[in-house]
Amino acid sequence: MAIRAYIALGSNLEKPAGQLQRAVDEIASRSGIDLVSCSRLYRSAPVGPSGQPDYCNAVIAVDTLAQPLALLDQLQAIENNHGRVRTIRWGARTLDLDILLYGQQVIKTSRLVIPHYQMHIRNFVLAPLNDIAPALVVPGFTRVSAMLNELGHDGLSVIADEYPWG
Ligand code: ROI
Repeated sequence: MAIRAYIALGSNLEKPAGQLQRAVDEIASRSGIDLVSCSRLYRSAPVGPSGQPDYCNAVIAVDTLAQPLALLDQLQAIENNHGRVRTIRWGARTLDLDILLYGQQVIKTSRLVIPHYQMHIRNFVLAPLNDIAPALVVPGFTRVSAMLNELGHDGLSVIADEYPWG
């Protein structure tokens, strides 16, 4: 049976909006992954080391037959195709794909923690997630809309409404 999963996308290097657009197209074209919905596209101030460019962020919903680690493998292959180089922690990146949620499952392994361990404190994740799933309850937390209300929209702006963002 297919599971509804939510994936966060982020980029702040090499034409970030284009990186995210291509990543969504690549995810949607994988067998065993169906694109269900796509948030608006956001610009966000960097969290982490200062002096790096602003980010583009978005969230998509997919229905997938892939198990969590197989989904992670597919997303990391796409990151690598975008020239992602893992250097300094929290540094600038061409493409970041994080599995936020996988159904209502709670997963804690060395490779994968779901729900994503910082999604509740990041408005650049919760605002796009709220576009497509405001009533969703994050296991161990509350509704997405309520969590976003707590955090506010500091540092965020919408730069494109409808997918494809162009
Ligand atoms: N900051 C913003 N605004 N957006 C991101 O996607 C993002 N990703 C990260 C760190 C470096 C923590 N900061 C970010 O991984």
